[in-house]
Amino acid sequence: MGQAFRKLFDRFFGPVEMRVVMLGLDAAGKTTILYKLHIGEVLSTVPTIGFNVEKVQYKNVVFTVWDVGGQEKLRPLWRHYFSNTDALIYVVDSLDRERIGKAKEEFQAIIRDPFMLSSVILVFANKQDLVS
Ligand SMILES: Nc1nc2c(ncn2[C@@H]2O[C@H](COP(=O)(O)OP(=O)(O)O)[C@@H](O)[C@H]2O)c(=O)[nH]1
Ligand SMILES: [Mg+2]
Repeated sequence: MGQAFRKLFDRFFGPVEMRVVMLGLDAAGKTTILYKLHIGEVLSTVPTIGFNVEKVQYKNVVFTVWDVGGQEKLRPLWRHYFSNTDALIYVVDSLDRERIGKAKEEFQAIIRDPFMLSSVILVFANKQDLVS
């Protein structure tokens, strides 16, 4: 029954694309996580606007990754990437106590964006191996 349903579902909807954005301050560990997932080649793009975006596609899931913080002027461009976002992974460097306030501020700015309203959110406290 399950199998038959799945076949029917696939026939009608095909592989539904899922869009995941991974964000965090620089050096939080986003690029490292992306590589550790071993899900495919990381494509880096540095458009003229100075917005460094990494992109990986694994089956029907598209991951886009970029640094936030200190780029207020670039914020309006987020929208372009946030539309149709299914999930947000927000990476925090657990050791970076100095910038934890900044990390929070940026996180709040992101989730306030109307395009993020229906997105699932995961906050990932990274570098736990260094926390004593
Ligand atoms: N100890 C430790 N170092 C990490 C971890 N994740 C990332 N790093 C290091 O943190 C630095 C910044 O990582 P990177 O992936 O470039 O951060 P990004 O700017 O968010 O993409 C690098 O030197 C990584 O090797 C972790 O879980 N533990
Ligand atoms: Mg990076």
